[in-house]
Amino acid sequence: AKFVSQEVPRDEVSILNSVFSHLAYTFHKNPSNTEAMDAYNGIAFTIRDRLLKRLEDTDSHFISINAKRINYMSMEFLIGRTFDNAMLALGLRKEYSAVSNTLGFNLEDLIDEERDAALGNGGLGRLAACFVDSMACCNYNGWGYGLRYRYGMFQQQIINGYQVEAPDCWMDNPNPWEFPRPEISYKVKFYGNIAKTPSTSSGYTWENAVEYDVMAFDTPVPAFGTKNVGNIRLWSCKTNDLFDLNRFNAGDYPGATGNMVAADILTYVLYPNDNQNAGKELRLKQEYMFVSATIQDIIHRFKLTGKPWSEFHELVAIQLNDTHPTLGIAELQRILVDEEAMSWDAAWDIVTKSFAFTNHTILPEALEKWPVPMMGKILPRHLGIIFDINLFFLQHVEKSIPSEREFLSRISIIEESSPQQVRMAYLAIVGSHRVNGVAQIHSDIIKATIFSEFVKVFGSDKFVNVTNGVTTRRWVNQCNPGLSALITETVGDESWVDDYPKAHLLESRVNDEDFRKRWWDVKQANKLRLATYIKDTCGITVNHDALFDIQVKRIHEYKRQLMNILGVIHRYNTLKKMTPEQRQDQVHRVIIFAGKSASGYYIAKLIIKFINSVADVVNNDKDIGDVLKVVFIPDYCVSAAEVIVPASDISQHISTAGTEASGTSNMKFVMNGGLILGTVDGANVEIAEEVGDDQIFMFGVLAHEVDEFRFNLRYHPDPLDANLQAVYDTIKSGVFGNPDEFNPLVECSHGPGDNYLVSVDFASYLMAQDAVDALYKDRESWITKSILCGSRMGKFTSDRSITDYAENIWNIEPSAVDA
Ligand code: 26Y
Repeated sequence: AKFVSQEVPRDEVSILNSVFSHLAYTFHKNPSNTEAMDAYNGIAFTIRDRLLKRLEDTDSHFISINAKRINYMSMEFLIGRTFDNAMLALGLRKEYSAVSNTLGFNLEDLIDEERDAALGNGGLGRLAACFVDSMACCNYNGWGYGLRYRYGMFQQQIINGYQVEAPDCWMDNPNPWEFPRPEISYKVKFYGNIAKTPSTSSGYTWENAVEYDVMAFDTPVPAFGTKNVGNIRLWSCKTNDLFDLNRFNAGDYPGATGNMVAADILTYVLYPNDNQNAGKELRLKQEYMFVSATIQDIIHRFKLTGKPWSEFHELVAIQLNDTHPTLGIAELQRILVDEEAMSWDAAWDIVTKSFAFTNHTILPEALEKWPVPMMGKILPRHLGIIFDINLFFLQHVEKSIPSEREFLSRISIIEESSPQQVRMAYLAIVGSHRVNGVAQIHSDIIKATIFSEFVKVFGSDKFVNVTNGVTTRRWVNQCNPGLSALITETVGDESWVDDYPKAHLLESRVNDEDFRKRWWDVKQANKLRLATYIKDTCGITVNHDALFDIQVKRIHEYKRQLMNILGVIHRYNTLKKMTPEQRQDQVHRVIIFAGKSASGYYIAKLIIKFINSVADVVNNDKDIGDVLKVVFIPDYCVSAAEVIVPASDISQHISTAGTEASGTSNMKFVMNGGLILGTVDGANVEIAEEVGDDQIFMFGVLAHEVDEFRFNLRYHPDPLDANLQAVYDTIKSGVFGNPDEFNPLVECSHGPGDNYLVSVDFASYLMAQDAVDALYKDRESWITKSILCGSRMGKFTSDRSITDYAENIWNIEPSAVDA
């Protein structure tokens, strides 16, 4: 008999029985004392059983055929909730809905019992979650590797308009979606010193280090339309071996647990910085702990195949999600030369054939650099290896392209500052066989700017583009049941969910009156759902017949939420000057913001406060009424996005050209029938190519013009735009509160302080907004655009992104487990 050999039964009665069994034996509950949380847990554990079975099957399948495996290394996985996603993937949502009714609950309410797994900041972390979903759905042997943070992304409260951070205690509830794997654990070392020794092939060993035990937790990734299941392996510190027995026996209990606390702290908390590097020692330790356990695990699994090292890269692909796991390059090289008796060159060949690196930003403040003294203290052997990698690299460059010292110092992995710094992106480039950006414009920019010298050294072919994508399972099928039903009806079945280009069939119905009405009704229903959410979370009543204008994303100067709210003040000024009749004639709008700011990011936090101050005034102005409402929804997270995204008429993606690598919510909004107001930046460019330039509202200066405009602002400023001046006058009048408080925002949106060109783009932004109003008045044209855009988004599924990676970077084929 094979262990869990049978697929767990799928009929309602069997499911109900297993729910009862979990309620009784896992949770000590009976039908009379089962509350919503218990019902959620009981049900979720039956899904967990089904996922475990599939995880086992998938793993044995790939082991049996010696399949190459993708190891997607990411410090962040912004998963969100799993319950609904898993029911849909298993094709059992109807059955579970009936089962929860039998238990006396509404399935939608149970879904709300689940807390988000928010182990990520924003785009990069959510992308990693979409990618593991797609790897599983497309039948690739792909695992995510990451850290199991005790506290995920902080919870954001808005108090008196200010962001206040509270810890995200997501582990306080039982987590049905993870499997502790205490038998899978590795030692990770820190500190100590290197000693010269003849006993290793490299001549070095790493001595006197402090050792921690790191243990695996597996989170299966439900996959739609296949029996394959993916996995995210998250590492956590084990503290049991760190008990100081001498101190314990002497009665010094706090002292005896000192090391345990130190170890625990390693995976305590996710750094809440998005695109802003803090360079903290604890973060470096997190990165190394993550990397070391992962590389050891990869090697362990490779050794089970019995294949020679020379075939490592044929069985293993390692993708670095930005530079955060880049130490993996030094760690693999270290293990090969110090512990596996391999020559430097043979080891380096294996390393560079296995690793590939994705860059997600060109913002200088986001690029990771570690001070050499800090790295030398915590990871002395790795620092030595990085210096050697750099030495051989620079020697190679000197030989192949005779160049001046200046050139060598520009491309050196070690920056000659004081103290010296390790440039992690450069290490990632040198140690990888491919480097990619995340949208075409971004990939072009990195080749032309921050990595241009490396294009000279390695040639252009090493640098490729893989345009981001999002999973249509969560971002259409799950979050928008109304729209999904329409697509399913049009396509004839659910095959579009994992074959999204099929959504193009919607276009054939663009002139069908009945279809158009239903398309509109779906949007209105989603807006009503969001209006209810806004009422519940902010206490503000909004009319869902108004145009919903949404900007939700991390708060950052480069994303220009500030330009949006200055535009709102302009709209407010304009409305105030009108007669009541004229006002009622205007397009009614609800302007919706949400997003978190890094805790130490002063200007971003001030922007949040400013938005809330403006909202207070506008929303309570009797003259304005329903014509304009401004809302800041607190605690933006994945599950909030699932309510917000389907409800947009317009969403704003208005970064200064050249600064947003891709953006991924832009894709989600358009798939859900929203139009875009955006700059010529990131994935907006490719979305416009796909849906047609004239379908979306684009404005603003182009990426290649940005430097010149910055220069002009500094040295030859144009006179200030009259509308923007009027907005500043309103702020200075004090209507929104003490103008001094908001003066820094005035200063960073015009003149020499205007780094992100708010004042330069403001006029064209307002014109684009006028065009939005004009089109919304013409409802039939609006609906046409919305349908055409929604039907032309086939390119932006993450299934396509993953297939691009598989074909151009990983060299790997899919394989489905036996059905
Ligand atoms: C080093 C540390 C402070 C750091 C932590 C997080 C640096 C960067 C980040 C996160 C970056 C990020 O989320 N970048 C976003 O990646 C998305 C997926 O590729 C892009 O769509 C988006 O444009 C980019 O800002």
